[in-house]
Amino acid sequence: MENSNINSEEEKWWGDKHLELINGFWFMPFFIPGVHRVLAEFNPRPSDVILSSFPKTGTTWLKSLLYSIINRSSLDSLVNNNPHNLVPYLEVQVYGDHHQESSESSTHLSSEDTTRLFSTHIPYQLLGKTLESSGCRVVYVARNPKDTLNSLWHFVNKWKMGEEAPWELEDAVEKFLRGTVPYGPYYEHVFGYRMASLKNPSKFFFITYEELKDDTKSHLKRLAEFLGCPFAEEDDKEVEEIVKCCSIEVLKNHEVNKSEDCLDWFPTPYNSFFRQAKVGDHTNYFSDEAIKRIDAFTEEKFHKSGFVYGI
Ligand code: PAP
Repeated sequence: MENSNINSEEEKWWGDKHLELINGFWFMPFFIPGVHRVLAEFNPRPSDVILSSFPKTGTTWLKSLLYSIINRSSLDSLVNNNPHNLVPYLEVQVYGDHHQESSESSTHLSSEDTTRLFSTHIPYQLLGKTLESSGCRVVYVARNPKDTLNSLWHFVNKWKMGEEAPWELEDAVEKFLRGTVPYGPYYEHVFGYRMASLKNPSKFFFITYEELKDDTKSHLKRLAEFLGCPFAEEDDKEVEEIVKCCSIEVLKNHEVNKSEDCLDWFPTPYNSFFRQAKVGDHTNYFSDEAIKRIDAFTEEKFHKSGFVYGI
């Protein structure tokens, strides 16, 4: 297991919120006890599937897709449950303070199902050894940095945490490039899982939001193969049905996902997980100067290391 000792450092994030550093990554204090418990206690089974991601890169979508691939014929579950309640976050719903004593967390952990499906935003640099040592399968979804930040900025401004002033976009760009956003730095987060997938492709599946948008059906089939439950040729209708049921157009219209109620583990409404879901939506909000700055940073961080992505 990783050493989860803190080299404790704090930094202001936005409004009255601050972030704390654990081994090079920034966390909201609220999540830190859960992160430590995951690092100390989580023992994945070889049959487990872990969806990992940086926040706002397509987690909700992948949760619905992976849940549907693994559970087949359970598409009704998506009508009645927000995907975040079908695939729990390890550091929040399973090991977090909020559910520590609840039967829900122990149910998730003791489930006798052959495949347990969890999600996490914990970076590979902290969780990698745990994942590698167990032989479990990991799916990582990445999204281009500008749309990721755009989505994060909109999402944060929907939080219901009092009357504070909005998070200004200029500050959001600044903090994103500095790495001081939850689970940041973004670039190192993506890079860690990408390297793991290059080294160990049979256990780490790396996909981008843009690829998935471009051809959801083909990638859904690839995901099913990776998970060891491929679709047969005659299952084509079922594949198409899953793609449709997991599309934002369908998901966002279910009562449970239209709700203004907040999750029971975080003060954000259910409907805040479904917004535009467009590739390139940042161009509607970001100045040319902000785009140039982020692109130059992406060039430095990704392209110069051989990962031509994100511009
Ligand atoms: P999380 O990390 O808080 O769980 P996450 O689901 O990763 O958030 O990201 C939310 C983004 O995925 C939103 O993008 P946007 O702000 O640019 O619109 C959201 O709209 C998008 N999204 C949610 N559900 C789907 C879906 N079914 N298909 C495609 N994109 C989706």
